[in-house]
Amino acid sequence: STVSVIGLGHIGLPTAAAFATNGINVIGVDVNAVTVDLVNAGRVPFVEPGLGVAVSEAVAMGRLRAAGVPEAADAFVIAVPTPLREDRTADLSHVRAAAASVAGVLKAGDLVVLESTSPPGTTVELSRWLGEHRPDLTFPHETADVPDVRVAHCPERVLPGRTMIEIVTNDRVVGGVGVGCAQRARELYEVFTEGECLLTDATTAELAKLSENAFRDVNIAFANELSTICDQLGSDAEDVIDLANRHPRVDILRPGPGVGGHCIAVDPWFIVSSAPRHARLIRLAREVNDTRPDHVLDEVVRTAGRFKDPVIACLGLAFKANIDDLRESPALYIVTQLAERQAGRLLVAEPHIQELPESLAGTGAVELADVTTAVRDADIVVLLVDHDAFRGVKRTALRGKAVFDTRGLWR
Ligand code: SAJ
Repeated sequence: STVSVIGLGHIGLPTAAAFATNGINVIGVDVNAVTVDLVNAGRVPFVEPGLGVAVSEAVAMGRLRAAGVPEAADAFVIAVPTPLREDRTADLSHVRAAAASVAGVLKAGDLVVLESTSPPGTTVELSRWLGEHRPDLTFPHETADVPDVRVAHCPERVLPGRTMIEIVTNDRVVGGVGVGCAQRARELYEVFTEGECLLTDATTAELAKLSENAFRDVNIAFANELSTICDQLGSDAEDVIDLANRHPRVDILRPGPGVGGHCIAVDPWFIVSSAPRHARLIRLAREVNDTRPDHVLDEVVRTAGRFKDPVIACLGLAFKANIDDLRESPALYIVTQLAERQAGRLLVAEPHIQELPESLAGTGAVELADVTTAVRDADIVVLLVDHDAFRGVKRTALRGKAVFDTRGLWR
């Protein structure tokens, strides 16, 4: 049988590779011609451990091929972005567009799975969208029998940096829209999943996925709020957390300069926008984490005021440790704000990138430096990301400088 994966991004491409290296013929579809050409050449458009090898093997074996538009297949896995709009609701335009393009090649017996993280009700909506394009077929939202086309939600839940491992080992939540849908989707995912596939309805699956990330966001917000409180009371938050965590039922997460990435900082809003009156804690946690970078920024600016022409070194731009992903990064936000508000030299060390992003390079106020030089030249050192590469900074090199270790890496 043939599986088509729509969207060859951080989730779609690993998923395509996972099917292909397990003997399935896969057609990967992407609107980006560069991505299509790269994949067909056996290469990958972004860094993820183990992905490059899997893709080049799959293409070499003739199991994986990329195309610009969908072709007939037996199952379609939609893994397109569902970004947050300005008004903090989900932008489902890519899912809608994927539905429109897939609808044209659907036939009776096919399965359509939505993997993109989506607000509750989206997969049922997807079934409706498909139905509007194909009145000649039955869809699960409209029939109590087994539909011609089955529709399910199987949310991705892999951790970037560990995608190729977790895609195989994690349990999967598989939610069907109607009769036979979840079962059919489970058969598909069992091809490469070693974890358990847990069956439910599509809306429950959507909520389960969103709850996972909201849970993490709330817990990080707790740590961040605690850290602000400790700063005000003159205690070391890391010490407080270490000690509290010696309790057998307490496990506080780590404070940081804010929550980045395109998942945890986004997904909780999908719950809030679906139930605005009741999602009080979830909204507040988002606000606590969103204002966290400004708290760090204020502290740095206040300290800089004590120096004449201070040199500031910021270590890290990525949204978390040991990756090159700058999306929604609180570190990038802090550096950008410093570049605007702070006169004097601003050095940035980010070992995972070769050049500064446009938004920073354009200011002309920021210099990319190696970590040793940045620390050596600085009056103020701001550690923003807990990259392993920063672990080895010598404590003697920090002596006499104002140090903000927002990740507790140098304790
Ligand atoms: N962070 C802290 N303190 C902590 C832990 C994390 O400040 O103690 C920060 C990180 O530095 C980062 C942000 O939170 O800025 C998010 O990082 P993360 O490692 O917690 O999560 P993501 O966004 O890389 O991936 C999450 C994962 N979800 C959960 O762990 C519940 C992953 O499994 C999901 O698949 C992914 O979101 C997704 O795509 O939804």
